[in-house]
Amino acid sequence: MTIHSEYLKRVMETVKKRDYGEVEFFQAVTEVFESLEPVLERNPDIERLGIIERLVEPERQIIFRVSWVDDTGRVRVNRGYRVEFNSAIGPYKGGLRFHSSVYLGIIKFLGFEQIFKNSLTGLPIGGAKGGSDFNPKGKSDGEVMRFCQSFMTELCKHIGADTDVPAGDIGVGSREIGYMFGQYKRIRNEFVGVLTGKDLTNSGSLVRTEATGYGLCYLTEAMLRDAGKSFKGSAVVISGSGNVAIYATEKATQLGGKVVAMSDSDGYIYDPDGVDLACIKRLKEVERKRISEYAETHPKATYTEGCSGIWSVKCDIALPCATQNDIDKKSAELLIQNGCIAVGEGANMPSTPEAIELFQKSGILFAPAKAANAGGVATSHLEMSQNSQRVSWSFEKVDMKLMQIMEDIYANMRDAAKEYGCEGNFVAGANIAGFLKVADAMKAQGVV
Ligand code: NDP
Ligand code: 2IT
Repeated sequence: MTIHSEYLKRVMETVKKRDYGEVEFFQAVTEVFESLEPVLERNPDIERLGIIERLVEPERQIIFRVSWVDDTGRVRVNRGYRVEFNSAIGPYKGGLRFHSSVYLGIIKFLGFEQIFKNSLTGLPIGGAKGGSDFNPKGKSDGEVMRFCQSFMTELCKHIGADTDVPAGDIGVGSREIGYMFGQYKRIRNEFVGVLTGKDLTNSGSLVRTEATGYGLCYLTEAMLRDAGKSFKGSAVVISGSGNVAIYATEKATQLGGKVVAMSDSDGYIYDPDGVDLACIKRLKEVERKRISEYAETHPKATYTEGCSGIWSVKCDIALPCATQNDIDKKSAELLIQNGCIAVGEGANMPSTPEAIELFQKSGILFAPAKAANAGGVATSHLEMSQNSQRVSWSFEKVDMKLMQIMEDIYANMRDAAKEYGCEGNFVAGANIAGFLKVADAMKAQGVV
């Protein structure tokens, strides 16, 4: 796909010049621009008001030093980020990623996508993302705590329950959120919902842990249902074995699917009997071990080095839940050849543009990340609501709300695609539906 609009081409050139080298950010912006062409044709106001120029320029970008002391007494230095992208429809909201690959271009692609994702949920939340190039793998609990405290000592100057509410992402789970929440409370002397994804003892919400994976399956099931299909009786391949992958596996299994393969960044396991999720949970959530150990206790399972091979496993439904650009053109070809009928993106931007093009050409049902993984942030908003009211809702209540939100997201992206002449193209539908609400709010707020 290429961009035809002269206006969008000009903005893209500015982005490439101003944000030199941020390749993941360009990828995310290009995909949105490709979807917006029919919207611009119908709304000439968008160009006059500079809506697109404003959308691609974050409202605020904070970059800071994070110094901490390791277990040997040595001082370590990492870089911290918070990119507050857009607050047109609500306080900034989005996760924090701790991974050695983190640099500004990754945080910006994630923050940019978050604007549209959050809008799609129908809830009043703006878009942001943050994180650090700190690598939690192999660090002791004390090291992780000292890093989190140092990170929050700076971050707390910029966030707040009505201003900017971070949550988890890769490398940031309830342990890290807990340490950051404790430090925020100590410095600001406020027990408020400034972070989501807190554990239950810290006023977290039931279902937040499960929300992204469950939401992914609810939306994928809605998409399958519309095509007369379902998870029932299908073979499912899920990349990753972190928070999103684990709870996607749980829900896909509850819905009648059989998850036959999962991975981590070293390799993947294939278990023809369906993966033993209790074992994966123990290895990954409790012991923080590698997935290779699964095969040692499951004789029918095989372990293969290298994570991209997972897409050669035959399946009906593929749920990439690890990281960006996980499914490239070659992996997409393998999935199509092997008869895959649906792809639901649990991770952010897990399919390359070439892979998406192939999926769409081959008629595979394709649910893009902005819609498919929005259940996490939607449930974060439910956590914020409970924190503000000082109440906690039951598991069933939160789960029902999550399910309804995912059904609504599916219907909105499907209907927006149809309205703008690209029926069945859920990438365009999600981008358009997410964009329109933010653009309307920006218009109403004047030039800010
Ligand atoms: P976790 O840190 O819990 O798990 C990440 C998983 O992905 C691990 O299995 C990890 O393997 C694997 N992984 C990470 N980086 C790579 C890599 N470069 N190559 C191969 N595998 C990799 O993170 P989450 O489950 O929370 O996040 C997974 C994805 O879902 C991310 O794209 C995130 O942005 C997205 N997401 C998360 C939400 C949430 O609520 N947590 C909400 C919406 C989207 P290893 O342990 O070996 O590193
Ligand atoms: O990518 C995402 O939507 C997240 N990591 C969750 C964000 C949130 O604020 O819950």
